[in-house]
Amino acid sequence: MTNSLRTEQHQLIRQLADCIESVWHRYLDLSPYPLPEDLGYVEGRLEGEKVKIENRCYQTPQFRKLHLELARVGNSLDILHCVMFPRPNYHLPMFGSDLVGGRGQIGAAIADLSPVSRDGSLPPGYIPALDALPEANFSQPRDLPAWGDIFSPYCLFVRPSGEAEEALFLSRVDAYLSIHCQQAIDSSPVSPEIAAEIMAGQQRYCTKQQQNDKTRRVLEKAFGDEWAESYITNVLFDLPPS
Ligand code: 18B
Repeated sequence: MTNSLRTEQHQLIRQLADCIESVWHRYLDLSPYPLPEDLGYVEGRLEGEKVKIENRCYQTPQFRKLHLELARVGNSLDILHCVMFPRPNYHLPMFGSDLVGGRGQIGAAIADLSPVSRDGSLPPGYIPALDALPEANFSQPRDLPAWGDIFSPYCLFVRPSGEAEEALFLSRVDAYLSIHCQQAIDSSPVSPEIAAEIMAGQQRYCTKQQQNDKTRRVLEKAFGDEWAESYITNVLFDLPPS
């Protein structure tokens, strides 16, 4: 994948994409992850506007799939999507982030470390690390949709207002990623019984994310219903083969 799309996008998207990749390279032992049907770069059309999608994927000993996606709809909508899928035999939460914006303003900035354990708690090592972060207050917090009950109490969902809040969002996500990668490389595989529970938690996470109609609508309009369904279930929120 080239960096062509990134250079055209909103600065927060560009900065977060660079941040994500630099944390991944700093902490993790990355190898390539092949995407189905060569979906590295995709182009479609939405109401006469060109839709471009660029995907970058890796795997590591602890992560089945690290997915960073940048998308652009015409000149009006820029999107960053990122999910880190742990291998189910590691008790690790799902890192996910979505930035959606257009015409110079990011309207939705989301990031979380979402639990997958049966009781909905994060692994113990995460809590003191997250609680030790400096407070982050945003002037325009946003309400999660109904399917958003998968997210943790540390979920950020805001409309960042101005450069100071953009920088605050970026530094907070950088911290989430660094904590997550450090916890991941320090963690050991769990028993098959616990792995089955984690697998069910990942399944719940993906099923809920697949209910995001706002994502689906953009993809359906640009690529058709069937393609959108297949892309959502096989690329954005797929599950490991059991
Ligand atoms: N998402 N997002 O990734 N989504 O993928 N996204 C939107 O201002 C796309 C994730 C999340 O309020 C919006 O309202 C497209 C991950 C939440 O009902 C649009 C792609 C997370 C909302 C898109 C994409 C996640 C949301 C509306 C594929 C979290 C609010 C923007 C490239 C970890 C939903 C707005 C609501 C919103 C689109 C969350 C247009 C096409 C990983 C919670």
